[in-house]
Amino acid sequence: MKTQKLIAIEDQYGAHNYHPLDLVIARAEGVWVEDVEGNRYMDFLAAYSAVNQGHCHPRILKALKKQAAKVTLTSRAFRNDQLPLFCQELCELTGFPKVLPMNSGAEAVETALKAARKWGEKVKGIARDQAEIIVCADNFHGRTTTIVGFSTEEQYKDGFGPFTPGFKVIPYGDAAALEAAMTPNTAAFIVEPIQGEAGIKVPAEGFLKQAAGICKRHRALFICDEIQSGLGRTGKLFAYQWEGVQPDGVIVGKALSGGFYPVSAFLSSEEVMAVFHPGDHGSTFGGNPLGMAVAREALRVLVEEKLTENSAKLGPWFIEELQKIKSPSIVQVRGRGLWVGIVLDRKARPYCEELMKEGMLCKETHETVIRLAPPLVITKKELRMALRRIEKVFKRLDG
Ligand code: IF1
Repeated sequence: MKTQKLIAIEDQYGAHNYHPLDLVIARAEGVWVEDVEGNRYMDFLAAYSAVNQGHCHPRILKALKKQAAKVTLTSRAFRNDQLPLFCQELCELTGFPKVLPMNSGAEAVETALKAARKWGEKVKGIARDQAEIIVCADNFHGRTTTIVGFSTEEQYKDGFGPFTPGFKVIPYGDAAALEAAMTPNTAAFIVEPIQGEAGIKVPAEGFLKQAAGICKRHRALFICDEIQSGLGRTGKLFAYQWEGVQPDGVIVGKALSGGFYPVSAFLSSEEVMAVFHPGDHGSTFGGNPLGMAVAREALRVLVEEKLTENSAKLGPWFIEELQKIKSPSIVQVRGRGLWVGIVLDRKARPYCEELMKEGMLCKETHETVIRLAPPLVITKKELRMALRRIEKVFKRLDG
């Protein structure tokens, strides 16, 4: 079936909660995707960093097929033989002693919020229902009613209230505001070490270190949402490592399964995870053997193919090359590793549409930022190809 026909069907039967670029992808491999007409594009969104390992990675595909033929779901009423090894391998890789697996990113964020609140009550001694959690302006942590309740983006909240109380918002990167927001009832500060949706915003150097120190002094948990920034994207396993801090909890998702299957997790200290007792929290699919087998292989691919190292090596070069592009519309090129925002003084959507015509897929964010986040398997040669396409589009739209 052709593009226009498929779009018409989706428009007729599907909810209109997205405004996608009008190409219909039918297959993909590595950095490349192909639409139903056979046109090929380089994927510079990588499903918002969920396919860091590249599309349809053959090793992860094999693990998925093998596990799918054995057992896919047991529920947590019974044990399965993949969950223990997933827990061990993810903990050993990340240095956290404990993990709780979920499915979507938002569910893992909810898990962190529940852990923080319960830790606040049961360990820190905050009075019942009084725990406060501090978050940042322009955050993106998912779309549940609780999470959108502490979003500062009006559209994400409009019509969805009433919202969960107990959240305080500070400006991103503002250590003094964090200090001022702390009270004896503060259970946690939850932050994206680099804000993705906000436009690849890297906080001022030292902010994460200061934040970790402030949390420690006020005995509040320092929790990083690494769903998008983690697992190699910024050139380190986790973006918080750029400042050498050790959070009390970390939330991972997206690339944890290399894009094959929703797998997310909350990682924490023994003390924090100990607040969960049987029956406190869970999910039907969380920790299922298919997801666990896929995630185990996705992590092995990340490590063995040195994808974090590739991001560290090629990212700074790519950003430098982008900064050489002369265009009156470019305000700034910023980012870390292979995670880049080109900030414009005008709407970014037309640039994304032109880039698509040049065979390159990316997505604008916050109206004026073109965000680039290719799969981490990308080569220097492919990045050169992308640079030529980007230059061409800027020349065309500027001229
Ligand atoms: C969509 C944005 C990116 C995330 C962080 C939690 C979640 C996400 C840091 C929730 C998810 C996605 C969701 C996706 C678009 C995308 C996004 F533009 F909306 F903000 F990446 F920048 N924490 N981000 O980035 O994870 O429940 O979706 O698995 O269409 O909503 P999820």
